[in-house]
Amino acid sequence: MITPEFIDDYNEPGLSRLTDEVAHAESVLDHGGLDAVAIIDEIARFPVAAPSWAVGTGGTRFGRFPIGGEPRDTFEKVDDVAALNALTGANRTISLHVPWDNPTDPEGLRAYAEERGLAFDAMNSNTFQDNPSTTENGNISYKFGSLGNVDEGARKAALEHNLAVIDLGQRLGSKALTVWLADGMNHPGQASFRGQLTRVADGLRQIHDQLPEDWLMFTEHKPFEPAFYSSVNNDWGSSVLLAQATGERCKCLVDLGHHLPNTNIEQVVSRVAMTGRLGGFHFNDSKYGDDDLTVGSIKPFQLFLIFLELLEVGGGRMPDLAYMIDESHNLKDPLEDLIQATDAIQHTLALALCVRRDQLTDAQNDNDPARAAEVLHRAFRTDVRPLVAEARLRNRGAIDPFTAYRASGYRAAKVEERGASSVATGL
Ligand SMILES: [Mn+2]
Repeated sequence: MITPEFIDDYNEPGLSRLTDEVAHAESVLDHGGLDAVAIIDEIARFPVAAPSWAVGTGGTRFGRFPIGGEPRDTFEKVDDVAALNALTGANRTISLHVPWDNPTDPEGLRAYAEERGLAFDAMNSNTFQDNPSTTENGNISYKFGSLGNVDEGARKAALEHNLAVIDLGQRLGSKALTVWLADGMNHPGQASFRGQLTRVADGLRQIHDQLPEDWLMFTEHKPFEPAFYSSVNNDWGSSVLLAQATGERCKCLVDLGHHLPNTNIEQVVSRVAMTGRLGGFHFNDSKYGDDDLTVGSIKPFQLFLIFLELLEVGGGRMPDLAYMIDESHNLKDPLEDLIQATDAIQHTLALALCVRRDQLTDAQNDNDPARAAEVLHRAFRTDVRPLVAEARLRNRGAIDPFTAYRASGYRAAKVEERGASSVATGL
């Protein structure tokens, strides 16, 4: 475990320097008409969930290189997220993926997480692989789809799986279900576009009919993979249509990597928000496709513009949506990447909070794009690192969580405890 005492000791030598840096940043921001304390408040308040499947290494279809000491079950995944949260103070929930996570004692798992200061975020169902609920019945398979399959047995298995995930989530204290479907086609003419969309909408509506009153459900779009000719829920337009057909408490989840190259994602966010159906985010970054790289590592300015849209939706603060990191770590230590992802999210939020919205609106109303660019760039080039560190400190996290993690010896201890060749469940 990474204890608060370890964090305090690690922070101690850097405290007075941080105080000076925060004072300097406050004076710079004050000069620009910004309230640094309000920015620190918002960074400290904003949480982002960690997915259970990202504390192990992710593979590609060309192989997988386990890092050693990977969690062997969901309890150990909770341990890793607790270590992450001890360092960042911002990852206060964990999101499970069923049946990669299939706890036999949900109440025990819930108590175990609560003891470590964690709660359960949105539950993720999995009908993109055959799993125990389908293989028990030999003639049922998701090979040709789940909720959108022409085969009634496959549709029924997918519905029952989603209801079982909701039931498990209720026992864990979760309040949402995320449904990402692989349904689609690899070959033109393989299925009817209309038929698939109608069946998926019908299946989602049946799930929604049995959704607990205080729950939300999310549809998550993606243009391709594993279906390489068409996906049923391929883009934000289809996602909104499906959410509208499903019911009031069905919203759209935007996974940043689930867009074709050069898609204007900040505009997607704005549009979905205007329909009233924006429900949540999966943060990652990409160069070509669903690369699941570290959020903010490839297109940091795009992430900044996305946060700017979110702050507009929330009236100057982050709207109350489901935010989660969804990355795959092929090369880095997964915990180090999650630390860097959380830092990138907090850092970019701080930059977006530095935008003088009143000045931007004035420039827009004067048709002055150069002045609008000045407003954005002044914010984007602000050094907000001391504000982020101060917010982390306030949450009893580490001023510099990356170096604190390396100094903690956590990975080496886990290799010792769990073995050098343990492999976490997931893709
Ligand atoms: Mn996702």
